[in-house]
Amino acid sequence: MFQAKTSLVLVTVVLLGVASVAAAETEHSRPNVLMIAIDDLNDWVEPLGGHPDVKTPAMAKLASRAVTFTNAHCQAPLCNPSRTSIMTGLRPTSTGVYGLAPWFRTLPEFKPRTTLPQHFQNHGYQTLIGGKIFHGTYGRNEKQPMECDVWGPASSVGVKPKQKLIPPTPNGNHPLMDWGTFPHRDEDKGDWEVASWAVDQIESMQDEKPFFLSVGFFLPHVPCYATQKWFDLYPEDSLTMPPMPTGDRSDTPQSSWYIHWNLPEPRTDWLEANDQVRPLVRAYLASISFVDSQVGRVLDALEKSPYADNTIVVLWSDHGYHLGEKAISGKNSLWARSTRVPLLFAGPGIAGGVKCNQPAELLDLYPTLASLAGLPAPAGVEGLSLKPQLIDPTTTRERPAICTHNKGNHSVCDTRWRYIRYLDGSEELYDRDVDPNEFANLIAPGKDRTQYAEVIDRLSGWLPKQQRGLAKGSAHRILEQRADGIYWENKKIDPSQAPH
Ligand SMILES: [Ca+2]
Ligand SMILES: [Ca+2]
Repeated sequence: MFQAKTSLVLVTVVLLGVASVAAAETEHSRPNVLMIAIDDLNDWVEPLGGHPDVKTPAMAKLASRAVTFTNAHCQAPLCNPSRTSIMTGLRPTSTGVYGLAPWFRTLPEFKPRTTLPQHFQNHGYQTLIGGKIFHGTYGRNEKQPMECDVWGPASSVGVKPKQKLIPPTPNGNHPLMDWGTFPHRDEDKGDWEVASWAVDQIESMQDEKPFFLSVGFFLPHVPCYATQKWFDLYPEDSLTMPPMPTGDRSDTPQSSWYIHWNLPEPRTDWLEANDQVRPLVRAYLASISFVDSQVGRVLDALEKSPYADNTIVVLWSDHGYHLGEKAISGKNSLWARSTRVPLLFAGPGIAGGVKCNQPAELLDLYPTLASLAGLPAPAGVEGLSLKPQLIDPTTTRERPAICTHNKGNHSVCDTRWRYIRYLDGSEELYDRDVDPNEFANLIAPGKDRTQYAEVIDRLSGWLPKQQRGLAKGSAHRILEQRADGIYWENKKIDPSQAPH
Protein backbone atom coordinates (compact mmCIF):
# COMPACT_ATOMS: atom_id res chain seq x y z
CA MET A 1 0.00 0.00 0.00
CA PHE A 2 2.86 2.36 0.77
CA GLN A 3 4.36 1.61 -2.62
CA ALA A 4 1.03 2.32 -4.32
CA LYS A 5 0.86 5.72 -2.68
CA THR A 6 4.38 6.60 -3.79
CA SER A 7 3.54 5.62 -7.36
CA LEU A 8 0.50 7.86 -7.31
CA VAL A 9 2.66 10.80 -6.31
CA LEU A 10 5.09 10.03 -9.13
CA VAL A 11 2.27 9.92 -11.66
CA THR A 12 1.05 13.28 -10.37
CA VAL A 13 4.55 14.72 -10.81
CA VAL A 14 4.75 13.51 -14.40
CA LEU A 15 1.27 14.76 -15.31
CA LEU A 16 1.78 18.21 -13.87
CA GLY A 17 5.15 18.50 -15.54
CA VAL A 18 6.12 21.60 -13.58
CA ALA A 19 8.71 20.99 -10.95
CA SER A 20 7.57 23.62 -8.46
CA VAL A 21 3.92 22.65 -8.68
CA ALA A 22 4.92 19.02 -8.46
CA ALA A 23 6.96 19.70 -5.36
CA ALA A 24 4.09 21.57 -3.76
CA GLU A 25 1.70 18.80 -4.72
CA THR A 26 3.99 16.21 -3.18
CA GLU A 27 4.29 18.19 0.00
CA HIS A 28 0.59 18.84 0.16
CA SER A 29 -0.14 15.16 -0.22
CA ARG A 30 2.07 14.26 2.70
CA PRO A 31 0.18 12.88 5.65
CA ASN A 32 -0.22 14.84 8.86
CA VAL A 33 1.03 13.34 12.11
CA LEU A 34 -0.83 13.27 15.42
CA MET A 35 1.53 12.01 18.12
CA ILE A 36 -0.09 11.24 21.46
CA ALA A 37 2.27 10.60 24.39
CA ILE A 38 1.13 9.39 27.79
CA ASP A 39 3.28 9.65 30.90
CA ASP A 40 4.11 6.63 33.07
CA LEU A 41 1.48 4.41 31.43
CA ASN A 42 2.34 0.73 31.68
CA ASP A 43 0.68 -2.07 29.69
CA TRP A 44 -2.64 -1.72 31.54
CA VAL A 45 -4.56 -0.74 28.41
CA GLU A 46 -7.07 -2.80 26.49
CA PRO A 47 -4.90 -3.19 23.39
CA LEU A 48 -2.14 -4.82 25.48
CA GLY A 49 -4.34 -6.70 27.94
CA GLY A 50 -2.06 -5.96 30.88
CA HIS A 51 -4.93 -5.70 33.38
CA PRO A 52 -8.23 -7.57 33.04
CA ASP A 53 -10.36 -4.81 34.58
CA VAL A 54 -9.05 -1.80 32.70
CA LYS A 55 -11.42 0.22 30.55
CA THR A 56 -9.78 2.18 27.75
CA PRO A 57 -12.44 2.41 25.03
CA ALA A 58 -10.67 5.18 23.10
CA MET A 59 -7.43 3.22 22.88
CA ALA A 60 -9.39 0.08 21.99
CA LYS A 61 -11.08 2.00 19.18
CA LEU A 62 -7.73 3.30 17.99
CA ALA A 63 -6.34 -0.25 18.07
CA SER A 64 -9.20 -1.39 15.84
CA ARG A 65 -7.68 0.75 13.09
CA ALA A 66 -4.03 0.41 14.15
CA VAL A 67 -1.09 -1.92 14.37
CA THR A 68 -0.40 -2.48 18.08
CA PHE A 69 3.17 -3.43 18.98
CA THR A 70 2.74 -5.87 21.85
CA ASN A 71 6.47 -6.19 22.54
CA ALA A 72 7.50 -2.52 22.56
CA HIS A 73 9.94 -1.23 25.16
CA CYS A 74 11.29 2.12 26.28
CA GLN A 75 15.01 2.93 26.08
CA ALA A 76 15.06 4.10 29.68
CA PRO A 77 12.54 3.55 32.49
CA LEU A 78 12.46 7.23 33.42
CA CYS A 79 10.94 10.36 31.83
CA ASN A 80 13.88 12.49 30.72
CA PRO A 81 16.19 9.80 29.34
CA SER A 82 13.30 8.03 27.61
CA ARG A 83 11.98 11.19 25.99
CA THR A 84 15.45 12.44 25.11
CA SER A 85 16.01 9.15 23.31
CA ILE A 86 12.70 9.29 21.44
CA MET A 87 13.13 12.87 20.31
CA THR A 88 16.83 12.73 19.40
CA GLY A 89 16.80 9.17 18.06
CA LEU A 90 19.78 8.28 20.25
CA ARG A 91 20.17 5.75 23.04
CA PRO A 92 20.93 6.94 26.60
CA THR A 93 24.29 5.21 26.21
CA SER A 94 25.02 7.53 23.26
CA THR A 95 24.04 10.80 24.95
CA GLY A 96 24.97 10.13 28.58
CA VAL A 97 21.53 11.42 29.56
CA TYR A 98 20.43 8.90 32.19
CA GLY A 99 18.72 11.10 34.79
CA LEU A 100 16.01 13.73 35.06
CA ALA A 101 18.75 16.26 34.20
CA PRO A 102 20.30 17.57 32.03
CA TRP A 103 18.19 18.96 29.20
CA PHE A 104 20.12 17.68 26.20
CA ARG A 105 20.34 21.13 24.55
CA THR A 106 22.71 22.20 27.33
CA LEU A 107 25.26 19.70 25.99
CA PRO A 108 27.38 21.31 23.23
CA GLU A 109 27.46 18.13 21.17
CA PHE A 110 23.66 17.81 21.10
CA LYS A 111 22.68 21.48 21.07
CA PRO A 112 22.26 21.46 17.27
CA ARG A 113 20.69 17.97 17.17
CA THR A 114 17.70 17.75 14.82
CA THR A 115 14.84 16.24 16.82
CA LEU A 116 11.87 14.33 15.49
CA PRO A 117 9.56 17.36 15.16
CA GLN A 118 12.38 19.48 13.76
CA HIS A 119 12.98 16.91 11.03
CA PHE A 120 9.36 17.38 10.00
CA GLN A 121 9.65 21.16 10.37
CA ASN A 122 12.66 21.10 8.05
CA HIS A 123 10.52 19.36 5.44
CA GLY A 124 7.64 21.77 5.34
CA TYR A 125 5.54 20.76 8.31
CA GLN A 126 3.95 23.00 10.88
CA THR A 127 4.97 21.60 14.26
CA LEU A 128 2.99 21.99 17.48
CA ILE A 129 3.69 20.67 20.96
CA GLY A 130 1.18 20.70 23.81
CA GLY A 131 1.52 19.11 27.24
CA LYS A 132 4.37 16.80 28.19
CA ILE A 133 6.54 15.78 25.26
CA PHE A 134 9.92 16.84 26.59
CA HIS A 135 10.46 16.40 30.31
CA GLY A 136 9.29 19.22 32.56
CA THR A 137 9.63 22.65 31.02
CA TYR A 138 12.67 21.70 28.93
CA GLY A 139 12.72 23.70 25.70
CA ARG A 140 9.74 25.87 26.56
CA ASN A 141 11.31 29.02 27.87
CA GLU A 142 13.85 29.79 25.19
CA LYS A 143 14.01 33.31 23.78
CA GLN A 144 14.15 31.81 20.30
CA PRO A 145 11.64 28.95 20.19
CA MET A 146 13.35 26.17 18.32
CA GLU A 147 11.65 22.93 19.31
CA CYS A 148 8.45 23.66 17.35
CA ASP A 149 6.43 26.39 15.66
CA VAL A 150 3.67 26.48 18.26
CA TRP A 151 3.81 25.67 21.96
CA GLY A 152 0.54 24.67 23.62
CA PRO A 153 -0.07 24.53 27.36
CA ALA A 154 2.55 22.92 29.56
CA SER A 155 1.52 19.76 31.35
CA SER A 156 0.11 20.18 34.83
CA VAL A 157 -1.79 18.26 37.45
CA GLY A 158 -4.53 20.88 37.51
CA VAL A 159 -6.67 21.24 40.61
CA LYS A 160 -5.30 19.50 43.70
CA PRO A 161 -6.76 18.64 47.09
CA LYS A 162 -5.89 21.01 49.93
CA GLN A 163 -3.61 18.39 51.43
CA LYS A 164 -2.25 15.00 50.48
CA LEU A 165 -4.79 12.17 50.55
CA ILE A 166 -2.42 9.43 51.70
CA PRO A 167 -0.18 9.20 54.77
CA PRO A 168 3.25 10.90 54.63
CA THR A 169 5.50 8.88 52.33
CA PRO A 170 9.12 7.93 53.01
CA ASN A 171 12.04 9.94 51.66
CA GLY A 172 10.61 13.38 52.14
CA ASN A 173 6.84 12.99 51.70
CA HIS A 174 7.18 14.16 48.10
CA PRO A 175 4.09 16.19 47.03
CA LEU A 176 3.66 14.13 43.84
CA MET A 177 3.42 10.88 45.81
CA ASP A 178 -0.33 10.89 46.27
CA TRP A 179 -3.46 9.25 44.92
CA GLY A 180 -7.22 9.16 45.41
CA THR A 181 -10.29 11.17 44.57
CA PHE A 182 -11.70 14.42 45.93
CA PRO A 183 -14.47 16.73 44.73
CA HIS A 184 -13.40 18.33 41.47
CA ARG A 185 -14.33 18.35 37.79
CA ASP A 186 -12.66 16.66 34.83
CA GLU A 187 -12.55 20.12 33.26
CA ASP A 188 -10.26 21.33 36.05
CA LYS A 189 -7.47 18.91 35.21
CA GLY A 190 -4.29 19.74 33.32
CA ASP A 191 -4.87 16.95 30.82
CA TRP A 192 -8.32 18.35 30.02
CA GLU A 193 -6.68 21.66 29.11
CA VAL A 194 -4.11 19.90 26.91
CA ALA A 195 -6.82 17.88 25.12
CA SER A 196 -8.94 21.03 24.64
CA TRP A 197 -5.95 22.81 23.12
CA ALA A 198 -5.32 19.89 20.75
CA VAL A 199 -8.98 19.82 19.71
CA ASP A 200 -8.84 23.58 19.04
CA GLN A 201 -5.71 23.15 16.95
CA ILE A 202 -7.28 20.40 14.84
CA GLU A 203 -10.45 22.43 14.35
CA SER A 204 -8.63 25.59 13.36
CA MET A 205 -5.72 24.08 11.44
CA GLN A 206 -4.77 25.99 8.30
CA ASP A 207 -4.50 23.81 5.26
CA GLU A 208 -1.32 25.32 3.84
CA LYS A 209 1.15 22.92 5.40
CA PRO A 210 0.87 19.40 6.72
CA PHE A 211 1.01 19.34 10.52
CA PHE A 212 2.95 17.41 13.15
CA LEU A 213 0.86 17.79 16.29
CA SER A 214 2.35 16.41 19.52
CA VAL A 215 -0.01 16.00 22.45
CA GLY A 216 1.45 14.86 25.77
CA PHE A 217 -0.75 13.74 28.65
CA PHE A 218 0.44 13.69 32.27
CA LEU A 219 -1.77 11.06 33.93
CA PRO A 220 -1.46 8.29 35.09
CA HIS A 221 1.77 9.83 36.43
CA VAL A 222 1.47 10.45 40.17
CA PRO A 223 -0.37 12.14 41.79
CA CYS A 224 -3.11 9.78 40.54
CA TYR A 225 -6.05 12.11 41.09
CA ALA A 226 -9.23 11.50 39.12
CA THR A 227 -12.86 12.39 39.64
CA GLN A 228 -15.24 9.98 41.36
CA LYS A 229 -16.80 8.70 38.13
CA TRP A 230 -13.51 7.14 37.07
CA PHE A 231 -13.05 5.52 40.47
CA ASP A 232 -16.61 4.12 40.16
CA LEU A 233 -15.40 2.04 37.20
CA TYR A 234 -13.17 0.10 39.60
CA PRO A 235 -15.00 -0.91 42.80
CA GLU A 236 -12.33 -1.54 45.39
CA ASP A 237 -13.74 -4.83 46.69
CA SER A 238 -13.87 -6.58 43.31
CA LEU A 239 -10.69 -5.11 41.91
CA THR A 240 -8.31 -7.61 40.35
CA MET A 241 -4.93 -7.16 41.97
CA PRO A 242 -1.74 -7.71 39.96
CA PRO A 243 0.12 -10.83 41.08
CA MET A 244 2.93 -10.04 43.48
CA PRO A 245 4.12 -13.21 45.15
CA THR A 246 5.98 -12.86 48.41
CA GLY A 247 9.71 -13.27 47.98
CA ASP A 248 9.77 -12.43 44.26
CA ARG A 249 13.00 -10.50 44.80
CA SER A 250 14.76 -13.43 46.48
CA ASP A 251 16.18 -14.51 43.08
CA THR A 252 17.16 -11.04 41.81
CA PRO A 253 20.69 -9.80 42.51
CA GLN A 254 21.49 -7.22 45.14
CA SER A 255 22.38 -4.78 42.38
CA SER A 256 18.78 -4.91 41.15
CA TRP A 257 18.12 -2.69 44.17
CA TYR A 258 20.89 -0.24 43.31
CA ILE A 259 19.06 1.07 40.24
CA HIS A 260 16.16 2.27 42.40
CA TRP A 261 18.10 2.62 45.62
CA ASN A 262 16.38 5.56 47.21
CA LEU A 263 13.24 7.01 45.67
CA PRO A 264 10.24 9.12 46.60
CA GLU A 265 8.03 6.31 45.22
CA PRO A 266 7.22 4.09 48.20
CA ARG A 267 8.20 0.46 48.25
CA THR A 268 5.59 -2.23 48.65
CA ASP A 269 6.35 -2.84 52.32
CA TRP A 270 5.32 0.77 53.00
CA LEU A 271 2.20 0.42 50.81
CA GLU A 272 1.21 -2.71 52.70
CA ALA A 273 1.89 -1.25 56.13
CA ASN A 274 -0.32 1.72 55.23
CA ASP A 275 -3.08 -0.21 53.41
CA GLN A 276 -2.23 1.56 50.18
CA VAL A 277 -1.63 -1.24 47.66
CA ARG A 278 -5.27 -1.53 46.61
CA PRO A 279 -5.97 2.23 46.69
CA LEU A 280 -2.90 2.85 44.50
CA VAL A 281 -3.96 0.21 41.96
CA ARG A 282 -7.47 1.65 41.91
CA ALA A 283 -6.29 5.25 41.52
CA TYR A 284 -3.87 4.26 38.75
CA LEU A 285 -6.65 2.47 36.85
CA ALA A 286 -9.03 5.41 37.35
CA SER A 287 -6.35 7.78 36.05
CA ILE A 288 -5.78 5.59 33.00
CA SER A 289 -9.49 5.61 32.15
CA PHE A 290 -9.64 9.38 32.57
CA VAL A 291 -6.65 9.95 30.32
CA ASP A 292 -8.13 7.50 27.80
CA SER A 293 -11.21 9.73 27.69
CA GLN A 294 -8.98 12.69 26.83
CA VAL A 295 -7.27 10.65 24.10
CA GLY A 296 -10.82 10.01 22.86
CA ARG A 297 -11.63 13.73 22.73
CA VAL A 298 -8.61 14.38 20.53
CA LEU A 299 -9.22 11.38 18.26
CA ASP A 300 -12.91 12.30 17.90
CA ALA A 301 -11.89 15.79 16.80
CA LEU A 302 -9.52 14.31 14.25
CA GLU A 303 -12.20 11.93 12.99
CA LYS A 304 -14.60 14.83 12.39
CA SER A 305 -11.94 16.97 10.72
CA PRO A 306 -10.91 17.14 7.06
CA TYR A 307 -7.70 15.35 8.13
CA ALA A 308 -9.33 12.11 9.27
CA ASP A 309 -8.11 10.07 6.32
CA ASN A 310 -4.70 11.66 5.85
CA THR A 311 -3.21 11.66 9.33
CA ILE A 312 -0.83 9.17 10.87
CA VAL A 313 -1.74 8.63 14.52
CA VAL A 314 0.86 7.27 16.88
CA LEU A 315 0.33 6.67 20.59
CA TRP A 316 3.06 5.79 23.07
CA SER A 317 4.01 5.96 26.72
CA ASP A 318 7.50 6.90 27.90
CA HIS A 319 7.82 3.86 30.22
CA GLY A 320 5.74 1.68 32.52
CA TYR A 321 5.01 1.62 36.24
CA HIS A 322 5.08 -0.83 39.14
CA LEU A 323 2.05 -0.93 41.40
CA GLY A 324 3.71 -3.04 44.09
CA GLU A 325 5.08 -5.82 41.88
CA LYS A 326 8.63 -6.85 42.71
CA ALA A 327 8.45 -4.97 46.00
CA ILE A 328 8.34 -1.46 44.53
CA SER A 329 6.05 1.18 43.13
CA GLY A 330 7.20 3.47 40.35
CA LYS A 331 9.56 2.91 37.47
CA ASN A 332 13.37 2.65 37.47
CA SER A 333 13.54 -1.10 36.92
CA LEU A 334 14.51 -3.28 33.97
CA TRP A 335 11.50 -5.62 34.16
CA ALA A 336 8.39 -5.68 31.98
CA ARG A 337 6.36 -3.57 34.36
CA SER A 338 8.79 -0.68 33.72
CA THR A 339 9.93 -1.29 30.14
CA ARG A 340 6.82 -2.52 28.30
CA VAL A 341 4.85 0.30 26.78
CA PRO A 342 1.86 0.86 24.49
CA LEU A 343 2.92 1.67 20.91
CA LEU A 344 0.20 1.97 18.26
CA PHE A 345 0.33 3.29 14.72
CA ALA A 346 -2.75 4.09 12.61
CA GLY A 347 -3.23 6.01 9.39
CA PRO A 348 -3.27 5.79 5.64
CA GLY A 349 -2.02 2.44 4.43
CA ILE A 350 -1.88 0.88 7.92
CA ALA A 351 -4.15 -2.09 8.53
CA GLY A 352 -6.42 -2.09 11.58
CA GLY A 353 -6.83 -4.54 14.43
CA VAL A 354 -3.36 -5.98 13.85
CA LYS A 355 -0.92 -7.02 16.55
CA CYS A 356 2.83 -7.29 16.07
CA ASN A 357 4.97 -9.20 18.56
CA GLN A 358 8.32 -8.22 17.09
CA PRO A 359 10.55 -6.38 19.57
CA ALA A 360 10.11 -2.66 19.02
CA GLU A 361 11.86 0.26 20.65
CA LEU A 362 10.55 3.77 21.24
CA LEU A 363 13.74 4.80 19.48
CA ASP A 364 12.07 3.51 16.32
CA LEU A 365 9.47 6.28 16.37
CA TYR A 366 11.72 8.82 14.66
CA PRO A 367 12.74 6.77 11.59
CA THR A 368 9.30 5.15 11.38
CA LEU A 369 7.36 8.41 11.26
CA ALA A 370 9.83 9.92 8.79
CA SER A 371 9.45 6.88 6.56
CA LEU A 372 5.65 6.82 6.77
CA ALA A 373 5.51 10.50 5.79
CA GLY A 374 7.87 9.98 2.87
CA LEU A 375 10.55 12.22 4.36
CA PRO A 376 14.25 11.54 3.83
CA ALA A 377 15.60 9.14 6.42
CA PRO A 378 16.98 11.13 9.35
CA ALA A 379 20.75 11.09 9.68
CA GLY A 380 22.47 9.32 12.52
CA VAL A 381 19.48 7.94 14.38
CA GLU A 382 19.85 4.62 16.15
CA GLY A 383 16.36 3.17 15.78
CA LEU A 384 14.93 1.11 12.94
CA SER A 385 11.92 2.00 10.85
CA LEU A 386 8.98 -0.22 11.78
CA LYS A 387 7.41 0.28 8.36
CA PRO A 388 8.20 -3.34 7.35
CA GLN A 389 6.28 -4.56 10.43
CA LEU A 390 3.42 -2.14 9.72
CA ILE A 391 3.11 -3.65 6.26
CA ASP A 392 3.51 -7.24 7.48
CA PRO A 393 3.56 -7.79 11.27
CA THR A 394 5.34 -11.11 10.88
CA THR A 395 8.41 -9.43 9.38
CA THR A 396 11.38 -10.08 11.64
CA ARG A 397 12.92 -7.00 13.21
CA GLU A 398 16.60 -7.65 13.18
CA ARG A 399 17.35 -6.49 16.73
CA PRO A 400 16.02 -7.10 20.21
CA ALA A 401 14.72 -4.20 22.34
CA ILE A 402 17.24 -2.73 24.76
CA CYS A 403 16.40 -0.72 27.86
CA THR A 404 19.03 1.05 29.95
CA HIS A 405 18.83 2.49 33.44
CA ASN A 406 22.13 4.23 34.08
CA LYS A 407 25.43 3.15 32.58
CA GLY A 408 26.02 -0.57 32.81
CA ASN A 409 22.45 -1.71 33.54
CA HIS A 410 20.51 -3.06 30.59
CA SER A 411 17.74 -5.45 29.64
CA VAL A 412 17.51 -7.11 26.23
CA CYS A 413 14.20 -8.52 24.97
CA ASP A 414 13.54 -10.62 21.91
CA THR A 415 10.24 -12.29 21.10
CA ARG A 416 10.64 -14.74 23.98
CA TRP A 417 13.39 -13.90 26.47
CA ARG A 418 14.46 -11.05 28.71
CA TYR A 419 18.13 -10.96 29.63
CA ILE A 420 19.31 -8.40 32.22
CA ARG A 421 22.83 -7.43 33.19
CA TYR A 422 23.66 -4.96 35.96
CA LEU A 423 26.76 -2.82 36.36
CA ASP A 424 28.45 -5.33 38.65
CA GLY A 425 28.00 -8.12 36.10
CA SER A 426 25.12 -9.88 37.84
CA GLU A 427 22.40 -11.21 35.55
CA GLU A 428 18.80 -12.34 35.19
CA LEU A 429 17.03 -14.32 32.49
CA TYR A 430 13.29 -14.79 32.06
CA ASP A 431 11.33 -16.96 29.66
CA ARG A 432 8.44 -14.61 28.95
CA ASP A 433 6.57 -17.26 26.95
CA VAL A 434 5.87 -19.25 30.11
CA ASP A 435 6.54 -16.54 32.69
CA PRO A 436 5.14 -13.20 31.44
CA ASN A 437 5.34 -11.73 34.93
CA GLU A 438 9.05 -12.51 35.07
CA PHE A 439 8.87 -14.28 38.42
CA ALA A 440 11.54 -16.95 37.87
CA ASN A 441 15.10 -15.79 37.24
CA LEU A 442 16.40 -18.82 35.36
CA ILE A 443 20.05 -18.02 36.04
CA ALA A 444 19.88 -17.07 39.70
CA PRO A 445 22.86 -18.29 41.74
CA GLY A 446 22.67 -22.04 42.23
CA LYS A 447 20.77 -22.69 38.98
CA ASP A 448 22.23 -24.48 35.99
CA ARG A 449 22.87 -21.78 33.40
CA THR A 450 24.53 -24.03 30.81
CA GLN A 451 21.22 -24.88 29.16
CA TYR A 452 20.72 -21.16 28.46
CA ALA A 453 24.25 -20.47 27.22
CA GLU A 454 23.13 -19.91 23.62
CA VAL A 455 20.36 -17.50 24.62
CA ILE A 456 22.64 -15.58 26.98
CA ASP A 457 25.37 -15.34 24.32
CA ARG A 458 22.96 -14.15 21.67
CA LEU A 459 21.20 -11.53 23.78
CA SER A 460 24.27 -10.26 25.63
CA GLY A 461 25.86 -9.68 22.22
CA TRP A 462 23.42 -6.76 21.86
CA LEU A 463 24.50 -4.98 25.03
CA PRO A 464 25.75 -1.49 24.12
CA LYS A 465 29.45 -1.67 23.31
CA GLN A 466 30.16 2.01 23.87
CA GLN A 467 28.60 3.66 26.88
CA ARG A 468 28.97 7.33 27.59
CA GLY A 469 29.55 8.40 31.13
CA LEU A 470 27.18 10.77 32.85
CA ALA A 471 26.49 13.87 30.75
CA LYS A 472 27.49 17.16 32.36
CA GLY A 473 24.76 18.30 34.69
CA SER A 474 23.41 14.81 35.31
CA ALA A 475 21.20 14.65 38.39
CA HIS A 476 18.27 12.81 39.90
CA ARG A 477 18.16 9.01 39.82
CA ILE A 478 21.80 8.72 38.88
CA LEU A 479 23.77 5.57 39.63
CA GLU A 480 27.51 5.60 39.14
CA GLN A 481 30.36 3.14 39.54
CA ARG A 482 33.38 4.86 41.06
CA ALA A 483 36.75 3.45 42.08
CA ASP A 484 35.70 2.96 45.67
CA GLY A 485 32.15 1.76 45.19
CA ILE A 486 28.76 2.39 43.65
CA TYR A 487 27.05 5.73 44.20
CA TRP A 488 23.37 6.64 44.05
CA GLU A 489 22.89 10.36 43.57
CA ASN A 490 26.42 11.04 44.83
CA LYS A 491 26.01 8.99 48.00
CA LYS A 492 27.94 5.78 48.36
CA ILE A 493 25.74 2.71 48.53
CA ASP A 494 26.25 0.43 51.50
CA PRO A 495 25.49 -2.98 49.99
CA SER A 496 24.65 -4.40 53.38
CA GLN A 497 21.61 -2.11 53.41
CA ALA A 498 20.10 -3.80 50.34
CA PRO A 499 16.82 -5.57 51.09
CA HIS A 500 16.90 -9.34 50.83
CA1 LIG B 1 7.39 9.33 32.59
CA1 LIG C 1 11.52 -13.89 41.41
